[in-house]
Amino acid sequence: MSVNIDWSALRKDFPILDQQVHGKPLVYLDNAATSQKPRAVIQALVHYYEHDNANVHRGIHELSNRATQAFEAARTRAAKFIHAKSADEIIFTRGTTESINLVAAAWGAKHLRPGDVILLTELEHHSNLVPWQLIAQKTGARLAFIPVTGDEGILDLSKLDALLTPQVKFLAMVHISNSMGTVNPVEEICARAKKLGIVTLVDGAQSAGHLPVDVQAIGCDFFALSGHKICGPTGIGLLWGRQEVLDTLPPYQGGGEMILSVGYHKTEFKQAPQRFEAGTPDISGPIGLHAAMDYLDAIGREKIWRHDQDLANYAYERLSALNNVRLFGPKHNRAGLVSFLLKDVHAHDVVTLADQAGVALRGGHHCTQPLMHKLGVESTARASFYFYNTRSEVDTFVEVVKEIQKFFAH
Ligand code: C6P
Repeated sequence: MSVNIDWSALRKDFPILDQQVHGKPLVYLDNAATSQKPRAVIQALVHYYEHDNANVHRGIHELSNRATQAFEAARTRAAKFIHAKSADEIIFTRGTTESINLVAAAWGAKHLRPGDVILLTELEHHSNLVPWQLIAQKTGARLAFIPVTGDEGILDLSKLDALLTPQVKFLAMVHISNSMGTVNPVEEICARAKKLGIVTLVDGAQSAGHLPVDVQAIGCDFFALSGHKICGPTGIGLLWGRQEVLDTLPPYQGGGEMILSVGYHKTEFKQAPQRFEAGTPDISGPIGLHAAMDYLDAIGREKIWRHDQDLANYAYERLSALNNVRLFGPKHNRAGLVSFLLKDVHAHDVVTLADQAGVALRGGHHCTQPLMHKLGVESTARASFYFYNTRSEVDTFVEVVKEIQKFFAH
């Protein structure tokens, strides 16, 4: 469904898409790993470095004022992008991974006690698992998991009541699974957790640039996202935290800019967000991210979501029609990606041969190793879509898959 947008025309905004790889037109289907960048984002970075580059919050000269203004305008833009109450609730980080590490280290160290439970799901990316393992080891807390049902990668919520014991203090879950394409009912789960006083975090790495996000409607306490997956630069992302919860957290790192006053033995810290942004931050990153958010919202994330889903459903349908393909993830309400395995062909071979045909896929465990093991596989091949992909690219991808099957049949 094209919903009145000429999706192919948008491709012109992405200089990188117009190239040949191994002599074939590039078909970029690795958007869950990182998205491509429109000219508007590239130009915002160039403009900043050519005109305004200076350190922020420190100088009182013109360039420093401009840089500070642009940096803080990006914070205000980010608040609007996820419907936060205030820009003070936005902390710039390197991305989803750092955002979750910040929460695990700061919230966990302050609030977790031996015997407490951190509830996760079996779908989690390593970045929403390993930081919790680390803080559990330090505090004596333990991890528990909402199970998935099988290849469809859907959470078994019939187990949730039994899992929500009085020991559970924190619940962290992925919004959209990067390896299955599952869209978790985060509003419902947060509401059930909140009734019991459990603090919640949603990993929005795969959702924020693909569908409208309203952190207040979701009802979580923390939300994490990565700029590079939403048309922004690498190395920048954010953590949103509900103001009341942020105010209870100790600093994550110490250094310049996060302090009110420092003595040789004692320091007083600023409130959020500065309390959590020690040292010179990535300045061009938020400026590029601002341009990316403007770009996405000019298209409209409801429309992007419908287009993503249309491509994923089409790819799923076409792959289902082939023999000897094992498909992962839900049949209905799937996000814009398809994970699959071809019988007797390693996922890495699929990706290597697809690359020779100009099609960029990802193969591996997708940083969800425990989930892969639960499903009895080491890896899958994955095609992940964004708004600049087209149905004809899906056709190319499926034809390439058929060729790979033929190649291995001999
Ligand atoms: N997933 C993928 O190919 P960073 O690396 O911090 O930007 O994002 C980490 C991350 C966290 N949660 C989810 C659900 C993710 O998908 C990712 C990144 C990439 O699927 C790289 S492994």
